[in-house]
Amino acid sequence: MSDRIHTLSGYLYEYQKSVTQPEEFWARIADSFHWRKRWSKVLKWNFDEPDIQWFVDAKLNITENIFERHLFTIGDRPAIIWEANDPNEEGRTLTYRELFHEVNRFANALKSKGIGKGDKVIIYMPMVPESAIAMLACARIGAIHSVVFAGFSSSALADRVIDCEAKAILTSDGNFRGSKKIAVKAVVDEALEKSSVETVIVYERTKQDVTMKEGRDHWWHDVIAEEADLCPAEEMDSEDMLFILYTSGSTGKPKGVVHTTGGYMVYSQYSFDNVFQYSEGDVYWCTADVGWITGHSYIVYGPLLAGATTLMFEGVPTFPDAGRFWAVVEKHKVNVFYTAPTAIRALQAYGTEPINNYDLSSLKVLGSVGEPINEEAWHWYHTHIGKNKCPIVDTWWQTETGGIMVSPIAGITPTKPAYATLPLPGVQLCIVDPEGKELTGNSVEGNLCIKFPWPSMIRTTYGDHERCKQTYFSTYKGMYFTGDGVKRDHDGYYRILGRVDDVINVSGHRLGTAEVENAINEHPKVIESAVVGYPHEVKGQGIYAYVICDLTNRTEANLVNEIKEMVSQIIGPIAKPDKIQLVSGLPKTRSGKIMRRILRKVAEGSFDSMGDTSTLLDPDVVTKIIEGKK
Ligand code: 7RM
Repeated sequence: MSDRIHTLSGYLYEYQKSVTQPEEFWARIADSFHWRKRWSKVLKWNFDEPDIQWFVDAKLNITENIFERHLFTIGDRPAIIWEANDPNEEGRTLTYRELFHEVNRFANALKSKGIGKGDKVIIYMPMVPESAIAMLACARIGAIHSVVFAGFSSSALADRVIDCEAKAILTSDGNFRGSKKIAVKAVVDEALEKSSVETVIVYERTKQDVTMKEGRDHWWHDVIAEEADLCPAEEMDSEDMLFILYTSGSTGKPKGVVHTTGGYMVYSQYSFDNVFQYSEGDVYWCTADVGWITGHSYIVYGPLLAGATTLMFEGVPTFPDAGRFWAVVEKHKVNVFYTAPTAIRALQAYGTEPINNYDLSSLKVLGSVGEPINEEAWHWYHTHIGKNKCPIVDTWWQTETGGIMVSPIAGITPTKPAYATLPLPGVQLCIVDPEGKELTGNSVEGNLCIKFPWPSMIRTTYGDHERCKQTYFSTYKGMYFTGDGVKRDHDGYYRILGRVDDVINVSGHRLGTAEVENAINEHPKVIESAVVGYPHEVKGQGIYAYVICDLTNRTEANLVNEIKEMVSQIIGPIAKPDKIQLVSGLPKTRSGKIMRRILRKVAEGSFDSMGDTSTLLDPDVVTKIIEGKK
């Protein structure tokens, strides 16, 4: 990409330009894409509604920008390199031309099943190239995909199927994860018991037994067998929905974050190009799952729009052993490696021996995403993986932002351990105090907001625009509120301090405390519960649940296990509480609000300085909880 940032002064220049002339700035970047019809206006916006439109009236198809835009020049270049869970299973490589034809073929199959523009399609699949093919095939025909992480339970899946009114589900028979073989289709069957989904397409991966419902369920290989490998791209409006992705918030059920076509396309490539400084021929590897936003923007859309080679890994970091990541880096000569702090900390625990067997000299850039990276993990990553020669891009962003917002630009802007450092050009950050007053200057700390639109920002929460308005645009007037606390240090660098709302970040996965509480409360013996996060060495945050139970006919140990199982079934194993403390009461204010501040203190083991407990209905409760914990 010709207008990529190359120098520090280039960064400063671009940043300035993006603030003083945002429309000109984004128009120039958008100009390198293929639009069937150009926009009449770059941006229309109103944060009060909110109503945000980028590249107004423009027409395009995002897959034309991946394929047709540069098929003549990069057709033979590897698009996806796939590495299987089992190191002995042969991998696969799809060139851009091959991927193009597979996407077209599957797009035709979807059409044959009556799926078209505007239909919602749930993708519940393992990390195989077919999940990227599925996403792109939807985009090709204008169907809206909603990828659900294949580790979610059947009831979590059912909630999403119902919420987005899915017409079809794309899935697999099973899923290989480390030494385990996981049933996937069976989970789908359970989720669909009470639904009107018309079509299920099943990719054969593990060859385990599945039941196929006549008329509804079809094998992937059968539906593509007779299809042509060319499918015309549907013409989409810039503001047509591209996908819905569910994410947890501080209240209620997960919400469907809506991203639209034009702005998401421009920003995902723009941020990929600049942050990672990918150069032609490089192999880029992001270890996320396609079920999360990181997988959407930085395994599939960003890299493929940029014409990069993206590696997709089916397995886990510790199978067959803790050297697997590094074996893959050596095998495929990976140049850019993007992972999560939780994975780094997990591997750190195995020492450097598993690393020393491998040649990591291909690495040029390292990335981090999903949660704050602590200094120790940062230094370990820098020293032992990057051998002190690879810049670390600590990328702060969210499902709602669609792309990286704050991050070093690899090799160009400075890095600083535990700091996401500086906003990308086009991103106007703002730190506010609890009253919403902007804190200007350096050495300040407060809540992180964004005061001007960027192309890949959330447009709405599916089916509930009011919720989008309340959650993000009402706390501080005229600004998008991120839910994160932040510090701007004396040099002007940003350090993200973590969530300031009731969201916990477990191994980089977002969970609402309310969501976990609701699952716990499903247990017939549970009377009430309160969930908080606490510092966890590997996961970043662990889940600590205080539960009031009826103990008749149960032992404490039995109940604790049953509750954990319950949460695992309702949300998925990632939400299973690490610790459950059975209590006789919860610290509540006179108005009945649970004082989580106190519960957080107890969970992290600090028993003094409880702060002001005078508003508590019954201060004795705190003493009892502390005794119970001890
Ligand atoms: C990309 C992603 C978003 C939340 C966000 C933060 C936290 C993500 C960083 C980070 C500190 C980072 N999307 N977060 N990246 N905190 N430094 N580099 O993770 O929607 O799943 O989560 O994750 O709290 O609000 S997400």
